[in-house]
Amino acid sequence: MSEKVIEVVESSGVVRLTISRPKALNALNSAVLTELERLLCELEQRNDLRAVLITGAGEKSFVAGADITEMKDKTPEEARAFASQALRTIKRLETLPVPVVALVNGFCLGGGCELALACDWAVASDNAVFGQPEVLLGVIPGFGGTQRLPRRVGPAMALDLVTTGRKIDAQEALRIGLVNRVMPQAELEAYADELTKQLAGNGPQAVRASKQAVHDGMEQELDSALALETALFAFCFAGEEQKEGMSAFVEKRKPNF
Ligand code: DAK
Repeated sequence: MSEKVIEVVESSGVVRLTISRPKALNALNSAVLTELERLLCELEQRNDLRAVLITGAGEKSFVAGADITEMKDKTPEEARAFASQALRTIKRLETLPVPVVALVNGFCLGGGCELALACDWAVASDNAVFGQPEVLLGVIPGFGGTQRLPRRVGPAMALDLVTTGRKIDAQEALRIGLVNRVMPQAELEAYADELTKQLAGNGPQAVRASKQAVHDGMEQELDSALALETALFAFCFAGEEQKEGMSAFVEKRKPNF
């Protein structure tokens, strides 16, 4: 039987994906990317999906990068095919219509950092280590890092990380805006449960519309982005969700979305 490289657990429409190659610190090989793309193709079709959490198995690593052992003998053509598979998969993760949260529980290097950058936001354990060390291997980030990192942390800090290959700890990642919060590793699981409940309890159409407004709006100049927000705001009034949310407030009860 083949190795199960991604574990899937679901609760109330929140799907948790755990990349599971702990002996290789969850490095991304072709098997992981193929399985991740297959799962994302399924998830993007689901109207009942509320959020996705992505993490790595074990307590040492989120994802320690692309699999160097698999990559080292690739020809330029094979490298291009590998990069395009990874880019396609990471784009699918980024454009899922629901929030995608990276639970960074350790090493988050190279392709792992690029995977986290494609998530809407990230929570790190206090032992997490971040970096784009590709220059130490004689390559550059190949999974979108040179483009998403400057958009997240600004070009100066992105160039610092990409050209030196230096590693940073969770506190520095927090300070530069690479992650949203840092917590003791022992509390990460409880936080994931709390987050699952929180995301599953909010109005699902409103959550999707929020993501669409931020993502699509960032691609546009301000006036058309504001027009997009207005259109999505009005759209929220077309369904039952807004009626339930506002009625619940007036009736002093919890909404049932
Ligand atoms: N790939 C494969 N195996 C890895 C790995 C990786 N990225 N990282 C760790 N491992 C394996 C180790 O080889 C070791 O395996 P065994 O020797 O036990 O069989 C096991 O995981 C445990 O690792 P260590 O013994 O090294 O553990 P330490 O705690 O001592 O060190 C470490 C942890 C994360 C600091 C260290 O393992 C490390 O530096 N790993 C490499 C991190 C890295 O450089 N990541 C970036 C990879 S490059 C492209 C262009 C570029 C790219 C891709 C495509 N195209 C244009 C096509 C590049 C992408 C990258 O991500």
